[in-house]
Amino acid sequence: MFCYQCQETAGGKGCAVRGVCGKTEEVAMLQDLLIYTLKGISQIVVKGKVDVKSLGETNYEVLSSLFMTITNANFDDGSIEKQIMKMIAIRDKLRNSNYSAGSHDAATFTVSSRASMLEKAASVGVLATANEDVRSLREMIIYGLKGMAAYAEHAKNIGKEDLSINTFIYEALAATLDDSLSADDLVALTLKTGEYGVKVMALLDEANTSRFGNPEITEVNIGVRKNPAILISGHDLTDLEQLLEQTKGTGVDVYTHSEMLPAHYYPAFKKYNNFAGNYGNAWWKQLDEFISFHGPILFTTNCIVPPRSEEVRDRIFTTGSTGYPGCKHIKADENGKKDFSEIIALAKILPAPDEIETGSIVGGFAHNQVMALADKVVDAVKSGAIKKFFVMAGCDGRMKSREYYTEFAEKLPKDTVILTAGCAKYRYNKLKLGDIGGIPRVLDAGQCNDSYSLAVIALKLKEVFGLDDINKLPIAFNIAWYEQKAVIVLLALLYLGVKNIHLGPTLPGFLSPNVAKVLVEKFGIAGVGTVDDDIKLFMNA
Ligand code: FSO
Ligand code: SF4
Repeated sequence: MFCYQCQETAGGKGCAVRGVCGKTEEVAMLQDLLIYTLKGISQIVVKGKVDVKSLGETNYEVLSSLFMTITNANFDDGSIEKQIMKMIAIRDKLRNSNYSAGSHDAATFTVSSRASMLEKAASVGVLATANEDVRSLREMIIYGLKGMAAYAEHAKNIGKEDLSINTFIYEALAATLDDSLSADDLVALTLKTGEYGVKVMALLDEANTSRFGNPEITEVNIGVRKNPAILISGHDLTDLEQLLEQTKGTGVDVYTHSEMLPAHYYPAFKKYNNFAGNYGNAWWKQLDEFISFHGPILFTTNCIVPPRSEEVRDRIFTTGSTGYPGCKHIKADENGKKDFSEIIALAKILPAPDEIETGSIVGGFAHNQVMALADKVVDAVKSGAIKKFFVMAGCDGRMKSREYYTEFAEKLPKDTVILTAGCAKYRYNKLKLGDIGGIPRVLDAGQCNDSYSLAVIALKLKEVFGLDDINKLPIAFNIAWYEQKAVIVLLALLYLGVKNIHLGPTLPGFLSPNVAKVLVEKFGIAGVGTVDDDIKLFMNA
């Protein structure tokens, strides 16, 4: 195996034996083969000029397949194998019908058993591209597409889709098979990936807000009640909605974990009396937090950490693109309905959660809410009460070096405001950082996909201040990344023209020295240094 798609990749270079995330060699190889199959499908679609409108089921399965390969989403070899077979069947049908256009091996290879899949996978993974710069660009595009697919799938679950996004995914995947493309072509395609990243985040924002309302300032309880309870994690709000509907009146409470916290900010979920609060912190703390929670846990998306005990594993359920061997997977019926009764029944016979903290946190500062406060914000900037905004969106992770972000938040001058989204927030959202004239110093817009909100806020401020360039705003970008959704967020910001983004705690292992150089020269991308040096640098910029 070889995988270098996330920030925690072994030695900053690549996982070659077993993933730091816990992914086995077999799962990694099956995921490589799944991606390869998708490239084959894409070549057929592109070369055969297949009308993407006619590919309803295929479009969705391509999104799900990409999502299954995102870090910490699916560790279940059996379900990935099934997905490969499903996608090969879809591919062959496409190729054999009218579109005998795919000539690449990815469009034609056959496998008949697990052993033959693994044999094939060995020659089609990341290292199959020999030139390290081409490999770096191809992989960066694919990782961006994985993030894009995740967001597109969430939007589709709410009934919103934009086929230009699906069309782009086919084009870009097919392009990663094309040896005639130069490094410059691939750089251009990387930026185009960012363009579609903006589109998909806008689509998901529209889907979420049209269905669940605009996020609003909300105080979220972080303590516990006395009832038995279910913990829901991941990002899918339609799963949460169904769980809340099904637990209503059962005496079972529902708590959010990690990236599901921002669900509390949506008006639509406030009517559920059993929606009790948020339990715990970012994804990587689940090993301890799931023990003290006692009740069942539902994963709607990543990040899963392989559980240490059978006791916890038996309480974990997966749905959507997630999977873990030995955990029950709940599938949707043909109408998208999921039956969570088994989880609810299990919750009823398990103890209520232990309290691990008390109090509340405040969030809900997505674009609509911040714009409702625009006058206040603009006045504070004009009067000098707010000197600078720091976009610190992104992810959290296990590495000790991420303590940087807590220290950074603590040491920032008191006349600065942090704009955050994603699980990165857990590094500083429980600090008492105060407010500036009633504006909290940490404004949480929501999940990682809600980084879009932060971009909208920046663009609106640019307008309000009559500036011609987003980089002239008093906003600095110090972003923490971990997995591939952060890659699409980053590419989207680059597409929007944001310069001088600092990326940490380490730069991606998938950037070859030459590709890193392009990002530094063209976009001013930089890593992080010490907290004190970085704050000085940002404040003087
Ligand atoms: Fe975090 Fe995991 Fe949202 Fe990611 S829980 S790390 S970028 O899945 O998707 O921010
Ligand atoms: Fe390693 Fe990250 Fe890949 Fe897991 S997802 S195998 S930790 S690079």
